[in-house]
Amino acid sequence: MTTPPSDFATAAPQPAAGIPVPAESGAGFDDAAFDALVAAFAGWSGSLPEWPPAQRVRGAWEQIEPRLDRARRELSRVLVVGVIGGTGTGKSTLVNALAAGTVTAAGDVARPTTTTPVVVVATDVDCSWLPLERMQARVVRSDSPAVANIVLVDCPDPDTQADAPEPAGGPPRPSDSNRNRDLLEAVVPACDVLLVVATAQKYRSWIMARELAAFAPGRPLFFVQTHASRDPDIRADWRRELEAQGFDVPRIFRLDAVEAARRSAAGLEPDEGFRELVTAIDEELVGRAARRVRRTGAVDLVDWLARQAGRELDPVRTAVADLAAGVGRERGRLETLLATAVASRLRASRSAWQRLVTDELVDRWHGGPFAMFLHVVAGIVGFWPRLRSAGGGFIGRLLAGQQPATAGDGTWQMVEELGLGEADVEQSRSVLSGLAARARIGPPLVGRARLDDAQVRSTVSALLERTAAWLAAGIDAIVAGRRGRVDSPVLRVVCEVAFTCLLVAVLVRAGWNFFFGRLWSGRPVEGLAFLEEALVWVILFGLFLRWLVFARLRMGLEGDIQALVARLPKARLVDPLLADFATAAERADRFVARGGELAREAAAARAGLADPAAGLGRLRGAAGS
Ligand SMILES: Nc1nc2c(ncn2[C@@H]2O[C@H](COP(=O)(O)OP(=O)(O)O)[C@@H](O)[C@H]2O)c(=O)[nH]1
Ligand SMILES: [Mg+2]
Repeated sequence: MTTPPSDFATAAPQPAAGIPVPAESGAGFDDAAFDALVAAFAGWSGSLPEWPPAQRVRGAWEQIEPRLDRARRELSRVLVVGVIGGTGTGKSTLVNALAAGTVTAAGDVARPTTTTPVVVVATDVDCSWLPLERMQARVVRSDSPAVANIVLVDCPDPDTQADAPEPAGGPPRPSDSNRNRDLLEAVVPACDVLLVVATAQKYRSWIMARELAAFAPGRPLFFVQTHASRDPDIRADWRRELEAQGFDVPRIFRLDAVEAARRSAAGLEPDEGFRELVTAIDEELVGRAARRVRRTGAVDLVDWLARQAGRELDPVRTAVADLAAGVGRERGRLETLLATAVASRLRASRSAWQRLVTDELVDRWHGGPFAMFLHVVAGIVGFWPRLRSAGGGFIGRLLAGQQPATAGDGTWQMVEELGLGEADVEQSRSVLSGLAARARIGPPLVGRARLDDAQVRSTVSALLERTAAWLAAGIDAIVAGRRGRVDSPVLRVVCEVAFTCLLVAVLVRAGWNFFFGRLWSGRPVEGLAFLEEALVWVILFGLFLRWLVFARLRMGLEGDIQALVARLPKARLVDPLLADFATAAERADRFVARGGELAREAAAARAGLADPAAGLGRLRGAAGS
């Protein structure tokens, strides 16, 4: 799209208006990529319908979607050029001059004249595709070469319609004055390009600034100062004004439409300003250029949407990040409560631990006097029900190898043992509710701070299930590790040897007594008393050995518990309590991030377009505004 205008004019005979123009070759613009970008915007804008900022983005998307769709379908038809400007700036006069005849009523300076939009179409052009009914427009045919390949629309004045009949029974209401604006809003959507007319008196009018801001997105612009024979040249100042409003203004035309009409009627050559405008229309809006203009418009429109979305999302960007950070913080707080409670419960259940580790150890320890001793002790302890009780409760049951109750009727009481009370959870949730509100996130994206009964049931059950599964696995791992340390053959041999030594010592002592004391020295046999004493020693020594073994089991248990609890955050146990906030923060964050990505893509697509033709202005892209 770098074809300079002069080349363009000689490149091919101008196609008749309304006849499809052959596709541009080597345009350097990737239509498929642009369509994909448009589809991505469509998907993205509707991806978080529960979030008000995203809803507004969706609203903006719905505004531009029909235009994008039309631009795609009607890439080749002639361009519709809407002439807009303040009342009395000379729109109708300019349209008449371009149409080389009186096609629309021009009025006096002050009052709006054009109430019905006039659409000027070349005689041979089919204009059935124009939404004339919606535009409430009148079609006028013209043979003027200036409008041979475009459709020109004399748009309604935006100002108050002063000569509208006074409404019966009262002073004018504000809504009366809106009729023209409504009319304008019905007409401009059909326009691809806007020709903005201003005079030295009206170029600073805020009404025009407002109309322009509303209609300019996606519509390339011509700027024209009229009344050239009467007024000073305001172009430099007007350009500054427009640039301040965010427009690129490569060129402003300056002409006198009355003079142009006069010269045309007299068969004279048009003067310079008017000729320049006619040439620019021909070179920049017709044929291949029309395609380019329409494409530029579509890309600008998408870029406009991206910036519009940025405007919606910028104010909540930090709030969304704060919410995500807040979820992390509150999750950490609840996890600390849970970890503290779990650790102290685990520590308090020392005997349960020990039994868990030793029961199986003892079962597997066979073939030796000490093994026999251990079995006997285990048998005796087994008869003692109080020692077998694991103390009940959630963790007690887990340590006893039982499945704690998790499903069904979850209540806050069930998690109190885990250090999480209703008040703690509610505190976290109300902190997050506040952060969410600042990010404009509310129901149904997130629930209330206080969970209702059904929510308590489901979240508490989920929490208990997760905790039970995680703790059971953790306890199993600890037990396996502990057992591995004690279950070594060396330790067994040492214990068996030590125990056997004592037994042997007792037997040797008994033998000594009997053979040396009785037979040799003739002392009386010590008898049962000695055996009782020996048994006590054996038992005590056995218990001492057992204690040593179990102490070795216990040694490092504290460290194991600490390590287990330190891994608690990774298990994401408390997530169900704050899941709605976490999900909402993540979705909003993703929406914002994706919007940024798409905005960059849109800006790149815009940058990838060659500059619009020399005379056409446009609303500036993201970089400039
Ligand atoms: N001298 C001069 N008068 C103009 C020019 N354009 C419009 N007028 C006059 O300004 C008045 C309002 O013009 P009109 O076309 O009705 O303005 P509109 O309300 O924008 O359509 C008419 O009296 C025109 O004759 C111009 O370029 N030069
Ligand atoms: Mg008019």
